[in-house]
Amino acid sequence: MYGLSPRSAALLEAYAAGDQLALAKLLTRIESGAPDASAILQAARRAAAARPRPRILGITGSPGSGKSTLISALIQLIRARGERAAVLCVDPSSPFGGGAVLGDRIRMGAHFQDQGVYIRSLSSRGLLGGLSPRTPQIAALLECFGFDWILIETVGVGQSEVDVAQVGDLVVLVLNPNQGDGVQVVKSGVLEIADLVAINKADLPGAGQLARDLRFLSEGRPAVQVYSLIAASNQGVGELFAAVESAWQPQQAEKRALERARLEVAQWGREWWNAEISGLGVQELEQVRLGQSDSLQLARRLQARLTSAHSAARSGEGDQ
Ligand SMILES: Nc1nc2c(ncn2[C@@H]2O[C@H](COP(=O)(O)OP(=O)(O)OP(=O)(O)O)[C@@H](O)[C@H]2O)c(=O)[nH]1
Ligand SMILES: [Mg+2]
Repeated sequence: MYGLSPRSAALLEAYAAGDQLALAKLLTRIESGAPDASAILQAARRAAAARPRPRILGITGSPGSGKSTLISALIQLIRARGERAAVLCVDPSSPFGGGAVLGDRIRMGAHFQDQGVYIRSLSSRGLLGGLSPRTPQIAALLECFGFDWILIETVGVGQSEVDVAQVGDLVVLVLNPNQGDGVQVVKSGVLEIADLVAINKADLPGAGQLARDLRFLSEGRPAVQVYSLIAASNQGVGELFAAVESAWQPQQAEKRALERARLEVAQWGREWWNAEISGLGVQELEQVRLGQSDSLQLARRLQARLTSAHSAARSGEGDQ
């Protein structure tokens, strides 16, 4: 909606030439609410249109299930083939961005020095202080940079917003043997988002039983592929990686890419809407509470306010 600033244009040039520092700076601009954030994305996408797309793998599972450990092991395999990877960690368990970065630095320590790996952590609250970070936008800028793989880590399950890892080209759900039996897992609905299931911590008792339960319980539905692994010692990760590659379907990747674009549009909308909602005054809310005004009408008035604010901004832009 706003044109590219000269600073962003210069950064984009360096970004297109493969400069990771420029990538980092552009990501920060997008994350921190630069007015030309969407223009940056559009320019990056245009420049990358003819390039091969990276494979985007969502890694999702409960806190502590071993997602970062698994990602670290996958990166070793990716790097051994000479391919490059970006990791995006969305960490809802930590209210502080710094905490998220620290934890992942420990887990993925070996890769922080490697130029073929780029790791970015987002706190789930976002730099803007809103409820959700601009994850779809961040993923899109990583997608256009020229990596071979993008690995997106989120706890995903149970979040109210659809999260971007769940619309990875392919989604790996990480479970643990001590998280309950197969019936509970199936009931919780988490299997719905999974293309592949990794039962990590197979060194703990119950992994074999959980794998058998899941295979048995998913009978009749498209069979879910279940792999047991011990990510902490790299066991079973090669098999999972091979399964990821053979499960890859260009048509599905295409569909999921559209879903990510949908999330991106929704994210902008949610930001505006959240700002309007949190700007509601005591008086307006009191009127609703006391039955003096109609809540739906109030929502419509907010929507109208938003529309006129945005058309004013657009006509202002035309004057520039
Ligand atoms: N026993 C066992 N422990 C493991 C295994 N893989 C990871 N862990 C441990 O599980 C803990 C959590 O691992 P992480 O990789 O940080 O898990 P995560 O899912 O990324 O956690 P969050 O990012 O906090 O949601 C760490 O202490 C790991 O060392 C495994 O295969 N077996
Ligand atoms: Mg982690």
